[in-house]
Amino acid sequence: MLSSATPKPPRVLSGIQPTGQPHLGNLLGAIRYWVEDQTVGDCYYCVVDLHGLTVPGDPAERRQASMTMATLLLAAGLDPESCTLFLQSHVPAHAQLAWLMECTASFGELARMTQFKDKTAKGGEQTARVGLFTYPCLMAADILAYDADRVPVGEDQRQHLELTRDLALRFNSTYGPTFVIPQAAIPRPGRGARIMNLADPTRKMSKTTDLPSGVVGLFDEPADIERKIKRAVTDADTGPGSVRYDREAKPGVSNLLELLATLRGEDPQRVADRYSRYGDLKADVATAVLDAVEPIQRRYRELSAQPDFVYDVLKTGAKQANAVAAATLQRAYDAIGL
Ligand code: ATP
Ligand code: LTN
Repeated sequence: MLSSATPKPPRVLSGIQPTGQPHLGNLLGAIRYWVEDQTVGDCYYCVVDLHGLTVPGDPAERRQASMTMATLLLAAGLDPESCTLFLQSHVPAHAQLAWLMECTASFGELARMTQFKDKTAKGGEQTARVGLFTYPCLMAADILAYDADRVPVGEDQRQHLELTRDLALRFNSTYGPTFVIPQAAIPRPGRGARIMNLADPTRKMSKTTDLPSGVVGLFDEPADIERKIKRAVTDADTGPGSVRYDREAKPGVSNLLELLATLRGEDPQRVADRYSRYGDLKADVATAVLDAVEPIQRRYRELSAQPDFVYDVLKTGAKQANAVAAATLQRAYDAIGL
C-alpha cells in the first residue's frame, strides 16, 4: 500500500524581468538553478512583465521582449512538461494581491530597499515611477500567490525575499494563517550568487548598465564573448600567488575564478591553485562560458522559429498558474475581510 506520508515536493517560484539583455549573471545566479529545481520541485516560473513597466518602453518592443525571454528560458532548459512557465500579466491575482501587500508594508520599509536606492541614484527619487518604489510588494505577491517554499534568486534579491517573509508573517499574525513563509535559495558563496561586471568588478553584472563591455550577454556573438572575457579587468599583481580567490583584494581575478568554478562545479580556491597566469585563466574561462552559452544560442535559434509553440506553452502555463494564484487570492480576501 502507498504511504500517505510521501513528502510533497517543494513548491518553487521565481521570476525574471523581460527588460534588457539577459546575461551570464542571470544564467549562473538564477536560470540554471531553475532548470535543476525542475527535477525535484513543483516549479512555477514567470516572466515578470508587470515589473518591466517600472521603466519606460515601447508596447511592441515590450511584447517582443516577453516572448524573447520566454524563448530563452526554454532554450536554457526549462521543460514545459516539468514546470509551469507563464507571463505575470496573464495572471490577474499578482496585481490584486500586490495591493494587499502594499496595505501591509510600511513606507519606511520600502524606502530601505537598496535596489530602489540604486535604481534612483542617477535620476533622483522625484521622477522615479511609484511602481519602482512599490515593486517589492508586487514581488512578494508573485511569491506568496503560489505558496512557494523556495525562491531561487541571485544574492541581489536577498533583501526583497526578507521583506516578503516579513510581510507574510505580519499578514498571518494579523489575519490568521494565510501564506506559506518562503525561503530564498541563493547559490552558496563562490557559486554564481553575484557575478560582477568584467570591466568593473566592483559592480554587479546587470541587464540595465552603462558598462556593456563588461556584460556577457547570452545573445552575444561567441567572438564578442571571448573578447570581453580576454579584456576583463584584473590587477597589476604578477608572480607566485597572484591567482587567488579573494573577492575583497582581488575582485577581477576572483570573479573569473568564480565563473570557472561555477561552470565546472568546483571550488574557486581549488581552481586558483591550477593557474599562475591571468592569460591562461581567461582562456579557460572563455572556453567554459562558450561551452555553456553556445548550446543555448543554438536551441534559441530553433525555438524562435516556432513562436506558436512558445505562445502555447505560455497559455497553458497561465491556465495552471491562474488556478493556484486565484485560490490563494481568495484565501487572502477572506482573511482580510473582503
Ligand atoms: P536589472 O539590472 O535590470 O535589475 P538584472 O540583471 O538584475 O536586471 P533580473 O531580471 O532583475 O536581472 O534578475 C533575474 C535573476 O537573475 C534574479 O534572480 C537575480 O538575482 C539574478 N541576477 C541578476 N544579476 C545577477 C548577477 N550579476 N549575478 C548573479 N545573479 C544575478
Ligand atoms: N525582483 C526580481 C525579479 C522578480 C522575482 C519575482 C524574483 C520579480 N518577481 C519573484 C523571484 C521571485 C529582480 O529584480 N531580479
